[in-house]
Amino acid sequence: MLSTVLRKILVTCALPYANGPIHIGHMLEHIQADIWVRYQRMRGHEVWFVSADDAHGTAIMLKSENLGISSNQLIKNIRREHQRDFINFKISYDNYYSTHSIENLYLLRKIFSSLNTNGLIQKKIISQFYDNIKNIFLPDRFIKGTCPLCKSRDQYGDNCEICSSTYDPIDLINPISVISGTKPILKDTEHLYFNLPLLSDFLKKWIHSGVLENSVIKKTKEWFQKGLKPWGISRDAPYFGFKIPGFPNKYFYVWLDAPIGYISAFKNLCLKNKKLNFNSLWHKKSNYELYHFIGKDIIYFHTLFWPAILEAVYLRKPNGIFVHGYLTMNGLKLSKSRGMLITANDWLKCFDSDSLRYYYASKLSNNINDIEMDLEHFITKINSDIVNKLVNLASRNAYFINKYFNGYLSNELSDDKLYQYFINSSSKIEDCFENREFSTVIRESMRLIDIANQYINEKKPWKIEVKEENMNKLQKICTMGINLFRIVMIFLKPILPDLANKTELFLISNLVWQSIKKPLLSHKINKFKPLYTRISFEKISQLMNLYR
Ligand code: NOT
Ligand code: ZN
Repeated sequence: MLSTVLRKILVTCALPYANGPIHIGHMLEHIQADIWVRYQRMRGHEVWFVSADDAHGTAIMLKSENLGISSNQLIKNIRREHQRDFINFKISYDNYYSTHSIENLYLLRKIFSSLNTNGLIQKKIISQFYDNIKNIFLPDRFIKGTCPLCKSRDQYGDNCEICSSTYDPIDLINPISVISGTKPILKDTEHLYFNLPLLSDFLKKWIHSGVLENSVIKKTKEWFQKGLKPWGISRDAPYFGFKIPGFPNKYFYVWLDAPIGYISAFKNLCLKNKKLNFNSLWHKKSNYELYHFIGKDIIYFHTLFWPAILEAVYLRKPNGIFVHGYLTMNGLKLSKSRGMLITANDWLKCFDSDSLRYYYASKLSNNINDIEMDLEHFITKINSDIVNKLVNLASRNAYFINKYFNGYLSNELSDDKLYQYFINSSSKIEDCFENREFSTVIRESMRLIDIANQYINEKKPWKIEVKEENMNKLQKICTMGINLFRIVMIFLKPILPDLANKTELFLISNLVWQSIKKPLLSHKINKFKPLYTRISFEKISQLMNLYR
């Protein structure tokens, strides 16, 4: 049903912070979203795909100070690197923007003033940790101490990574400023709050409206049970961000302008693409679907604050929040703030981008389970699936077509029933793509490739004696093999854009979803050139050496 009704869709990824490189943990999300986007585009839907750098906050300000450059220069440099990495991994963004933009400032002010007019902003004086050496109020992430609950040392100001409890920094035992290494003092300061509890009836309804998976609903409910609290949306100077009008020396908190970055990235895209209409997308009655891909660490922001703000200012809400788990390596969580992180750029010094896309796809489902990166398993999987099974099917059949038939496929398949069986499997593959069950797409594709290779093993084209009366049969069998390869490559095209590209050059035919039913017959293909090269295990130490 979905395939006949053309949809209009906007897809976003969480905005990476502009304070460091993109690593393969970030890439998990961008690849997951890109596969979904490419699939939807292949089905003919209108899909817009945007993200941006999250360019504000204390961390960025401090980092640029350390580097001796302006924050503006830092975020410019980093954005260039981020864009390069996404292009190299074939993430097909229509726009990769920045929250430090005119559009974002304009929208932020508009949304803030509307919240204010609707009576949703309150002022409150609070006591906060202050670094007396650096003259700066300390964000939770810049305070460390002993967990008040389990007494683990070296924990952040807002939550304990050992017992995963959350608390107020004031409750930490022996708090220390990460910036100066000294004991912070408590100091009063006035702040703005968004009155989240006023929207709790709306939120309760919204989280049960089919936009969230059950595991995500469960998490969100826990927060409800603890009771929703007003959300602080201002920060004291010095800060790198947007100033709050009429509130001297205060800035908007980065987490308020970050999600607005989703809207402003689209607004900026509308400038470049006149066909697009900004209002028709964000309007309450919009006929566009909106999906946010995020990691499970930021569920809170996307299932509570974000929909509440959208509702409060009469904008449309997302149709789905697609949450993934963390990337782990040797069982360790590769978090944004700690751990050994392989950068996207370093990855490409040793491996290609399709291989990572394929490996992630083989492990991704629509749940929030963590994804384990095991480099040995990775290499085994790529060599076995892509080289030994997939590409081998093409190469062994192309050999005969090139050698005896001048590159021409026969005008008939050797087994129409088997071909039909492959066509029939497309509806399952379609459902899996739609539901982000990519691991099943891979499993099903490999099952089909095994069947195809088995078929060729039984027909043994290499044993057919090369003489006049056999040639028709030989050509038909190899045409069959090439066509089964082609179907599976159509299925895998959203996952393997580079291999799909090479395959299209080899087949002299585009891999188009709607053409699955029509086999390539009496058609000339190119001379076969190796489509993918086996990965050697030595690459692991080559990669690891970059981190010694
Ligand atoms: N920079 C943030 C992070 O955790 C993500 C911001 C996503 C945008 O890396 N936001 N919302 N809502
Ligand atoms: Zn603890």
